[in-house]
Amino acid sequence: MFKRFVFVVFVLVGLAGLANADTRFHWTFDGTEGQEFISDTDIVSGYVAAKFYDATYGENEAQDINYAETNPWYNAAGTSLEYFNDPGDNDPGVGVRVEDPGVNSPLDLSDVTACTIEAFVYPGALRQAVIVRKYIDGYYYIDTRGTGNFAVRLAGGGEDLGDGGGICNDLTYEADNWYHVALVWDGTEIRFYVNGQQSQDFGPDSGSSIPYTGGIDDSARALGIGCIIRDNDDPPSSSGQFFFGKIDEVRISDAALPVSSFLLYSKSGSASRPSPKNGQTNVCDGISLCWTAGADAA
Ligand SMILES: [Ca+2]
Ligand SMILES: [Ca+2]
Ligand SMILES: [Ca+2]
Repeated sequence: MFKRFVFVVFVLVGLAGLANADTRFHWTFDGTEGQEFISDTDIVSGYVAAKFYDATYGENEAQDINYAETNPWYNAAGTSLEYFNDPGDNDPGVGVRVEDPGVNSPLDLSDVTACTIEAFVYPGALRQAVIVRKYIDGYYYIDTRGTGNFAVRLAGGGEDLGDGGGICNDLTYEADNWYHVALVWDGTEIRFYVNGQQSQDFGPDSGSSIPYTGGIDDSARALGIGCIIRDNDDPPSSSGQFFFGKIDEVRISDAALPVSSFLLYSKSGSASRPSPKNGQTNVCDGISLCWTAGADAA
């Protein structure tokens, strides 16, 4: 009996270790709610994501980025970033930048043969804005469009989805809601997930995946989180497509993660975010119960 107990504990620890091995960058954006955000160091590789103001944003009109409420699924004790940009105009604004360290650096993802890019987002408006983006000449990004669609792009090895080639048509977003988004590339196909659900109307062929073998080429520009950055200057001399709302837990893995390993599920094995909410009163007859399943629960 005692031996069996020890064995079970060992297996659980082993699985947790495997789940983390694929992570290349993970910015948690955990701080003190309500305080001003300055920078965040990713917990795996030590890359610093730092706030900057658009070059054309006047000092006196500059809004800011603060630590805000955490997302509903992952690390209830943490915080997200809230971007106080103009809801009616996505440029100029305030954004977050990770410097490009050089040619074919780990941040370029030019060495990967598969990857997963994920984040929690709370768009405050329907508009063109970046969630995470790095580009020229290689591309990887997830962004939001004014039509309520999420979109992705990869470019490298002579292949390029283009700005119009990676649109998710079926799993759309509305303002003032939290979403988990994930781009998964397994070396031959790209898939896109919203809240763990795989898009079935994705890309120009309206399928469940987009064929893609190209890889991701080196790019010389900084990575933008909540913005597009068109150089590697500090602060950038050209930036735009600023996000309005909240972004949390940006994680890049150098493997095609199964859905069960998304941050949406990995914090605990139990279910989360039930609807109606736990303890909610005045629930109508006939309402259906739904929840986000944990990694160990269907
Ligand atoms: Ca967080
Ligand atoms: Ca580079
Ligand atoms: Ca600008």
